[in-house]
Amino acid sequence: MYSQKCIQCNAEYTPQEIVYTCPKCDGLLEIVYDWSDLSISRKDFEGIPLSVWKYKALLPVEREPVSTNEGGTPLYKCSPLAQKIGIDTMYVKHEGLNPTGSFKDRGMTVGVSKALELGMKTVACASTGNTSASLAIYGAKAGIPVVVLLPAGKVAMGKVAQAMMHGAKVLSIRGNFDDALKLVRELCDNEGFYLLNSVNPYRLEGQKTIAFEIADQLGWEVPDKLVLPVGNAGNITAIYKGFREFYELGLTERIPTMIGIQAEGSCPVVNAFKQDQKDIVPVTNPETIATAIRIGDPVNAVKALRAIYQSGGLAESVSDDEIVAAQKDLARLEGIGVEPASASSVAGLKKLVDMGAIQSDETVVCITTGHLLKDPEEVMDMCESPIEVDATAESVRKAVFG
Ligand code: AN7
Repeated sequence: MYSQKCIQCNAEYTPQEIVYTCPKCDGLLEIVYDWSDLSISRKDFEGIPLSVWKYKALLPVEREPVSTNEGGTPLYKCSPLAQKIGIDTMYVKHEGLNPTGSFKDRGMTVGVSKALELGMKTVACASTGNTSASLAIYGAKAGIPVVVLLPAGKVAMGKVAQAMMHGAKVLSIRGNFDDALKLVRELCDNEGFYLLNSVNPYRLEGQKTIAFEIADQLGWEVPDKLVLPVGNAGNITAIYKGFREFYELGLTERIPTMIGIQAEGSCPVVNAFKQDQKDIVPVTNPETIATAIRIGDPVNAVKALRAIYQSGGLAESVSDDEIVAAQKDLARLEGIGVEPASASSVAGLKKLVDMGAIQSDETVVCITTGHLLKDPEEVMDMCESPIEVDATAESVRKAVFG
C-alpha cells in the first residue's frame, strides 16, 4: 500500500493519479508506504545478487518490470585515493557501471515500468544527457516512443549518441536545461506524455536503491558521510529516502550525513544552504565543465535541502579545475573512469577534508554517477594527446624515452 503525498500540504493522491506536483499547492510529491503489514529482515536479502529489483518489496511497481540488469554496481574501497585526500576509509560507489553508464537507469526501470502500469503511450524528459540516454533504452525495451529535449550544444557526445541510437526523438532546444524542463512539462501536460524527469516521484523510488545497496554491501553498516554531485537534486533526495526507509524498517542503525556537491558556476543549492534557506534562488546562467549538473533551477531543491538539514549534512561547491583534478585522481590512482560531474563528489570530499568539515576517521562513501565514456571530448581537452610517430622501432623508442 502506498500513495503520492505532498511534502508541503500533506495532501495524498492515489498511485494511479497522473500528478507530478501537488494540484493544490504545487509542492513536490513523495511516495509514502504503509508497511505496517510488511515483515522484513536482513535475512530476506541474504544470498540474493544485488540489483534494483532485489528490493521489489520496497518499490511501487506491481507488474513485471521493464528491466535490463540495472543496479548492482561495485562499491570500491579506495586506499591510494583516501591516502591522498587524507582520510582513513573511503569508498566509491561507481554508478557509471549501470547499463547506460549512469545511475539514471535505476530511476528509469521503475519509472518506465510505472508508465506501462498507468497505460501511458509516450514518455518524455528534458535532460543534460544521461536521463535521455537512460529513458531511450527503457522506452525501447518497453516498446513505446520516447521524446527528449536537450540543451543545444551542451550535452556530452556519448549521451546524445545513446539517445539517437536507441531511437528516441531527440530535440535540441536553443536554451539551457532549465528552459528545456519547462518546455517538456508543458508538452506532457498538453499531450498526455508521461514525464520522467526526477520531479516524477516514482523515478526517485528506483534511485533510492543506491542507499539500499550501500548498506547491503557494507554488511548493514552505513557510512558516516555520503557525498554526491547535485544537479536537479533528485538523487540526493532519493538516497536519503532510501537510508531513512532502511532505518525505519529496522534494517540499519542510523542514517548517514548527506553532503551535496555542486560546480561553482552552477550552485543554487549550495548558496541556499550557506544562507540557511529552505529554498533556492535560481542561478540564471549556469556554467561548468560538468555539463551533467549545469542546472540553475533544480526542481527538487526543497526536498534536497530537507535531506541535507535533516541528516545534519551540508552543501559545498567546487571549481572546474578541482573537478578535473579529482577526475584524474580517480582514473589514475584507482582505475575508476568517470565523467566530470561524477568527479565533483571526490573534489568536494577533498575540499571538505582540507577545510576540517570531514574528519580523517570518518567513513565516507562518494557516489560517482556517470561513466568516463559519456564525455570523450572533455578528456581530449584535458589530457595529453596521443603522440603520433613513424612506424619504426627507433621512433617508438624515442617517443617512449624522450
Ligand atoms: C552524471 O541527465 O539532470 O541531482 O538530465 O548526469 O539527481 O539531478 C543529470 C544529472 C549527477 C545530478 N551526475 O543528479 C540529466 C540530469 C550525473 C548526472 C547528476 C546528473 P541529480
